[in-house]
Amino acid sequence: MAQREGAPVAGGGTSEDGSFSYGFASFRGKRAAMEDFHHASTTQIGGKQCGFFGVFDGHGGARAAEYVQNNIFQNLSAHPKFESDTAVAIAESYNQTDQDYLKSENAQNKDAGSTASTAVIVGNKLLIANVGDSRAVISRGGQAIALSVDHKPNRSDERQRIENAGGVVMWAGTWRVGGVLAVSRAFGDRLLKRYVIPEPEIQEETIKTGDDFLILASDGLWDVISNQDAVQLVQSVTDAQEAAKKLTDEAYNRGSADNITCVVVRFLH
Ligand SMILES: *[C@@H]1O[C@H](CO)[C@@H](O)[C@H](O)[C@H]1NC(C)=O
Ligand SMILES: *[C@@H]1O[C@H](CO)[C@@H](O)[C@H](O)[C@H]1NC(C)=O
Ligand SMILES: *[C@@H]1O[C@H](CO)[C@@H](O)[C@H](O)[C@H]1NC(C)=O
Ligand SMILES: CC(=O)N[C@H]1CO[C@H](CO)[C@@H](O)[C@@H]1O
Repeated sequence: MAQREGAPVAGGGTSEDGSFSYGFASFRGKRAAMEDFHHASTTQIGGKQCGFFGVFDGHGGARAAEYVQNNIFQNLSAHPKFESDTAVAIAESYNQTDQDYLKSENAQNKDAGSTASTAVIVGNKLLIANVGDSRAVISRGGQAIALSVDHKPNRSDERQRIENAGGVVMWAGTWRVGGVLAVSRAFGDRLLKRYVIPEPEIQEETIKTGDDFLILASDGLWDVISNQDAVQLVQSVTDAQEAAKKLTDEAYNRGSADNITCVVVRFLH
């Protein structure tokens, strides 16, 4: 069914054991094509409550983002080290999914790529993995704490890594890899693959009392709403779906012209 421009998509649910609830919302934005995708699901593995959440912001077409959305968590949850070493399983699933995507697209969609900001809950563990400039932010007692650092080409360690691989970071409206791409890590992007890697930075946390909620969102949201503003906007919104919708609506009202997608996970303790 074709969607009316500006029509938001929203939904949500609660984990089987009642330890967290989640909601998502997506706004088509002011331009024609939607290149943001998200995932939210829960299941139990080895007797532990698990949650899988992700925001995937595509560029150069929707193909890469859609592929990552459809495959990454399936590959991760079936990974032999999912329970014993979740961080390694996540890193390998990111790598595997990128290779599978490039293989499946062969010579097509050379410029298509995607970010991935993912959150995996396994029992009381929370693992945030990031590639690109979508971002994960947690609210702890009302304080916003970023759990990922955007992969921008002018981040000094990223610029160094790219230059060591023989690439260049150039100014073209913003800082870009090879003067083309405004993120320094991504899925896809076949022509820049030597520099634009799918290796995630992973942060592992233990979910504690005082952890209120987590926000994953694309840059369409973070470009116009600060981390702390986002936390304050939904602090008192207990319904995670309402919270996600409020954030995307606010980003739109503040004039974001990009795709806007966000996922909110509320810890219920
Ligand atoms: C994960 O990727 C590997 C390599 O392509 C593949 O063999 C495996 O079937 C995938 N697993 C899942 C569950 O998709
Ligand atoms: C990614 O996977 C390929 C093949 O499966 C492997 O050769 C390569 O070393 C992996 N890279 C990383 C960073 O794990
Ligand atoms: C990267 O460049 C942007 C401008 O495009 C600037 O706002 C930002 O502070 C720079 N970041 C670093 C780490 O230099
Ligand atoms: C509807 C919308 O905003 N589409 C945009 C999504 O983001 C990509 C990449 O920034 C743009 O190319 C689309 O036009």
